[in-house]
Amino acid sequence: MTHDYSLADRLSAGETVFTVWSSLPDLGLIEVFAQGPFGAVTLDMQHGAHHVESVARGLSPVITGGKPAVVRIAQGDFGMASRALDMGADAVIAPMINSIEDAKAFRDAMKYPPVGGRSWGPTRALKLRGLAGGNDHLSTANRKTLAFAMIETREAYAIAADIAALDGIDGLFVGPSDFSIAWSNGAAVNPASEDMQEAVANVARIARDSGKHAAIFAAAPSAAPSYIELGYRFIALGLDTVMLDAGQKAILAAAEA
Ligand code: 3PY
Ligand code: MG
Repeated sequence: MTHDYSLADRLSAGETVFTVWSSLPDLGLIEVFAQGPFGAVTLDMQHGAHHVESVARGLSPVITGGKPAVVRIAQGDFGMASRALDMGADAVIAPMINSIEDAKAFRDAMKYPPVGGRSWGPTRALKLRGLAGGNDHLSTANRKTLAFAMIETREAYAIAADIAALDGIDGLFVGPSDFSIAWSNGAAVNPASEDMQEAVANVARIARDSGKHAAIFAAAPSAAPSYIELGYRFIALGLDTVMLDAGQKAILAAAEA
């Protein structure tokens, strides 16, 4: 089955894409997301319980369901970034990109030469998408698959423009929880912290000034409109566990009303 969609094209066209955030490595749950209302599905290997096998299996229903499939790798696990692409991911989010060296290592894992050093082997990605391999893929993959570098520390913020300027880094992705811990020097985790909102606004501007995508995790869905106002277009909107909890409480409350 061939799918005529690309997260890269949608974001480049200025569309806002909301991704659901999967932390529970359960195929049945991922199938619900693949058929659900969100524009994309992200499988989280950093703080979520996803592992190589759950990603390999979980990407399939998302891709065949016609949605962009995204993987957040664990910190520094750039080998997994390449593997996620080979398994079919449209985009990879790398946490804690705190130096240019981190950003280059991530870029090298994500992009074929001459931009990076990705090794050839997208067998499953091509099979899931029903695509021909060879030069067709080689000539489009670097553009169609997106590398999001997470900005979530003061060090990263200080060099955000340099990270965004790197060929092969396609977007900056703000992690407001970690960023708030850094911003408060460890005093508090508060993704809505007023103190850092100017910095959050600046990251979107820095990304867009470099022609790159601005992305963020919206810990509270109600924050999404203001993030969109700032220029963010790829927005993560909540965890599976939070949604299940809200859903079970709402259903029981309705039954007991
Ligand atoms: C953060 O807010 O720190 C994140 O990494 C969001 O997942
Ligand atoms: Mg984080």
